[in-house]
Amino acid sequence: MHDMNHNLFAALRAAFPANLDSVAVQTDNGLNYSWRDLDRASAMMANLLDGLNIPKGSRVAVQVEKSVEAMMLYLATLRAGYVFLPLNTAYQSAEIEYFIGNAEPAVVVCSSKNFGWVSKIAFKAGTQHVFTLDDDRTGSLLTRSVHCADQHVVHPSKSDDLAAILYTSGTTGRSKGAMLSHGNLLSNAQMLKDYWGWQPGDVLIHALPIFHVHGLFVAIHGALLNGSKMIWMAKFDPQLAIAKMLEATVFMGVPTLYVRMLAEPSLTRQQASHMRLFIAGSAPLLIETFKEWQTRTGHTILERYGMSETVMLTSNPYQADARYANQTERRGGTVGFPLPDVQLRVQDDAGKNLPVGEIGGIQVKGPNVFSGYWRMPEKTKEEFTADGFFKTGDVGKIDERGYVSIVGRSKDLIISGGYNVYPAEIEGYINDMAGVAESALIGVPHPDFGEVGIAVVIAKAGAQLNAEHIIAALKSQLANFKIPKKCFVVPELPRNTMGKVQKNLLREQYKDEFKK
Ligand code: MLC
Ligand code: AMP
Repeated sequence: MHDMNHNLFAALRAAFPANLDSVAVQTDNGLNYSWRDLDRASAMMANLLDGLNIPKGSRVAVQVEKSVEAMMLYLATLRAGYVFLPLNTAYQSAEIEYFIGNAEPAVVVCSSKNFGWVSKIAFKAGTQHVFTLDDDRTGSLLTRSVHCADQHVVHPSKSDDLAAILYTSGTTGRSKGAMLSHGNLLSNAQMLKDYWGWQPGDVLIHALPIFHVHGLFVAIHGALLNGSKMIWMAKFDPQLAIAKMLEATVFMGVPTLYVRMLAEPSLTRQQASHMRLFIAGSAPLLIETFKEWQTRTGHTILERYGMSETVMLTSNPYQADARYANQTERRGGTVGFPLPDVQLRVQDDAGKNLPVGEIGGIQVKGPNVFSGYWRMPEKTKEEFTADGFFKTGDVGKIDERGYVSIVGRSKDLIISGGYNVYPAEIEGYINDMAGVAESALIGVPHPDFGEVGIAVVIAKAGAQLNAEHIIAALKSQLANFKIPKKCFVVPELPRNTMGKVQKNLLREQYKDEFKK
């Protein structure tokens, strides 16, 4: 008897349609990729990786612009049994240096424009192979893969073999690499295929970046596991996304994408009439956006909740399946029900389970939950309870009907346009600047990004600080989305009796800075 291969790629490949010449991905620059193209190109790249003679489980770190070839590289990494490590294209050298130093990838793939500085960091950290990949189908990864065979036997993976590492920052300290296995990703993808009623003929508009859970896993696995075509947008463009709704059935986005589409007059009921399902997540969807979308398009957005460590956890219902027939309402302001194989509970700080309606820390368990943080056993231990639940750091409640809502976060985190910004990291950079005594980064409401960071800084005695200079200095060091949208130099910060800065007071004080 053969052992089953739990490699995620094997499951995705098995779902390809019988006609491999049909279109799998249609791009916004007019290219069509067939299912055969995905299979052959990922085989060639997998053979290239195999030919490097690096041990299975080696990390392949990738910081490239969004392209179909970048997705093929992800598939190749899975199928050959290596570990994919995607990196936000906005990261600058200090950020990349940390990730590469921590993950010790055997292979780094970067844009050719960044080859100089990225390869220097990589070689210094002991990486042997640095390739380039650009979004115009060029780069050494492709020129090398062309010489490789286009057939490749999928590496036999166990369910708990690592498939990907996603870096996610902590409230304190450095970023942690969440280790996700083939089993974590596949079980979640299969669950969502069922729960969201993926069906023959579905077409997904893929408008998100592919270095995070939402665009890389939820969207790509969703489409591939259903053998569904993707309409691929290298960069989100609200007008184009709306135009493409006539050819598509499923859309996934962070709330900012919905806000931007609502600002377009072309968004109408008629235009959205071919669509089956709009899904939102990664950040709170405002009830106004939820309602306005209903009025404008006649569709009720399905909001779901997840994170890097767990992939998807909860979802509002999609009622295609009779098993979920008693749960049909998509309730705005909630993230729906725990997915069928996810256990979710709310606990207080003392570790007591809280009853319906009471607010506390959200904890989860399930086949989708990661095994731990890369090379950080102590951190991992801190984030799990004795009985094996992962502490999400999100604060919420469960209502009498079972709907989960998120009311806040115990982790000091700002989610801006679906990207996470960790105040401690930004404050660290500001505090290191000459003349700075202390700083506080707070999140305030923003009409486009939902929430953005504002820096409030105090100077050392006798020092003169200039807010614009602080912003400019941060820009030269950090990814652009982490840069505070405003900076205020003030004489003092509000403190409690313990001397701790009261960020809630600052948030209140600056809450109207971006009011429409
Ligand atoms: C861009 N900018 C942002 C920003 N994105 N500022 C704050 N927050 C953001 N998210 C700033 C840039 O710094 C730049 O400023 C200016 O906006 C223009 O940059 P851009 O790159 O041209 O922006 P744009 O293309 O408009 O990007 C906006 C966006 C993008 C909403 C399309 O942020 C995006 O794709 N977000 C999705 C993130 C995502 O996929 N999250 C999923 C995480 S997974 P300047 O000053 O330099 O000009 C997860 C788990 C789960 O959370 O549950 O899904
Ligand atoms: P990340 O580290 O990027 O995976 O971000 C995960 C975090 O995003 C979660 O812990 C939540 O705080 C937040 N998040 C994801 N989906 C939602 C949602 N639908 N509503 C509110 N917050 C969300």
